[in-house]
Amino acid sequence: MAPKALDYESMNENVKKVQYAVRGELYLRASELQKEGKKIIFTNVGNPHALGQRPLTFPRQVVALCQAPFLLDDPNVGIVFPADAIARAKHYLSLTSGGLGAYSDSRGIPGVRKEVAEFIERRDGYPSDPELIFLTDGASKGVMQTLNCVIRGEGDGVLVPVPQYPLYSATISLLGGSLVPYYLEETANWGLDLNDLQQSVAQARSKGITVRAMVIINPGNPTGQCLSEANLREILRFCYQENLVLLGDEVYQQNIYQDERPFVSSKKVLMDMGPPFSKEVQLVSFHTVSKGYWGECGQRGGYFEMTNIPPKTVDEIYKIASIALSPNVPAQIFMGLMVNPLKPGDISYEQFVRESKGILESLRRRARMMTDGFNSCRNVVCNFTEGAMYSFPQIRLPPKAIEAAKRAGKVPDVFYCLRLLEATGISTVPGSGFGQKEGVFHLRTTILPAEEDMPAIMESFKKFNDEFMEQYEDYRGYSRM
Ligand code: DCS
Repeated sequence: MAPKALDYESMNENVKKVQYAVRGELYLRASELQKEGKKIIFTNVGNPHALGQRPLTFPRQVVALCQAPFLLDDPNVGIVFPADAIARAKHYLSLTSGGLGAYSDSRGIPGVRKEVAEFIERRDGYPSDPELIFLTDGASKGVMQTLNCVIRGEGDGVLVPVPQYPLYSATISLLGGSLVPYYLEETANWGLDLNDLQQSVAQARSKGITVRAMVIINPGNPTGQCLSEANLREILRFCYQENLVLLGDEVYQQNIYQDERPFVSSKKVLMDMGPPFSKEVQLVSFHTVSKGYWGECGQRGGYFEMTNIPPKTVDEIYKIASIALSPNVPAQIFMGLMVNPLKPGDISYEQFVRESKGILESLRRRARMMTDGFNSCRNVVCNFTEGAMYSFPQIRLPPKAIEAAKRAGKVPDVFYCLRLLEATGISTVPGSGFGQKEGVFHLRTTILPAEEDMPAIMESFKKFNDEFMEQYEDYRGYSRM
């Protein structure tokens, strides 16, 4: 009999080609070990609440009231909820058409999109149009929708940084496009070299690929670097010259752990550049409620803003968004709360600032602890996490470890990470899941474990690593760098 459409041999090959390491082999093994009763520290996903981060009080109060509007009629509501949370819940309910149980416009609630536009205007100092902002179920959905509009088939290429967050490689495979890699330079603090970029495009074109878009992740995942304004200008100039739409993944814009290079949005830099750039370069930028000090990953809230995208294309994107009817409505309220936070003088303001500052300051200390911890280990070097939520140390595996991995039928960094997991319970993602230069190995951890647990985790990592290196180092054949 002919195979059925959903038999494995006959299903869509693009689906089978997709690789997504953040929930790959290491994660599966960690879940198994956990079932067997081993204590696992899940540092494989940037999922702050799963590692004990507590939700901010005010936004949860507001959404709780929106979810249970009958509480607003309860005479005791003012005992449990502060007046500003009550007022804000009424505000958001008034923006919906039927509360949280009703679909919203497929682009998101107009009033919330207006709040997003006002946030962008305050951030960048340039006007933002709510009609060009779409709310999405997390930034992921926005990225997927945008790539879907860019990629027409195999011949269409998208420039993606390597290392990169595998949402990009996975979506490009799924849509049947071609990933065109450009390498970030580890020794230059994961900076981006324009010559290298140029070369990547030339190489792709010589293979008949039409390069149509470029992705930047700023601050970087997994690499943690913050792009300078000068670098962003170069990138935008490059996109102008090469006629590329820029996808600016800015989901970590609140996660900054140094003062030398604050976050600057691609939109601001583009507008600062003036015409012809500011009028011509097509830019789509992404944000989320999953990151920052919010960490509300499970709510699935995000937005994208389009710059220099013609109205007819915006209409098409609206049509495609409409197929899924409506983004999550509760998540839209979280987005509204994130972009329109409490102000000095509001009843809940001080508590909100205390909570959010507490999280950010602790993340800053944890970023430092992790980098320093990795750099104290044998054959490990690690750039400082300037931003985002990850540490991405390079593990200089001795040739004997690489041979042992081959014998075990594993990619060398997967071999190392599996051994680390078995020995310590620390669940990481091998660098090969994000892409890395040939013969160079990394792993990614999040900086999210509780601050008080961090010293013990780093100590346990160091003990494992140094013993591993001891086991495989051949002093005659391998010199330590
Ligand atoms: N863009 C980047 C660079 C990300 O790191 C993530 C999530 C997303 C987009 C999508 O986030 P939301 O869909 O939740 O808005 N990062 C994943 C990661 O590497 N660890 O945790 C999730």
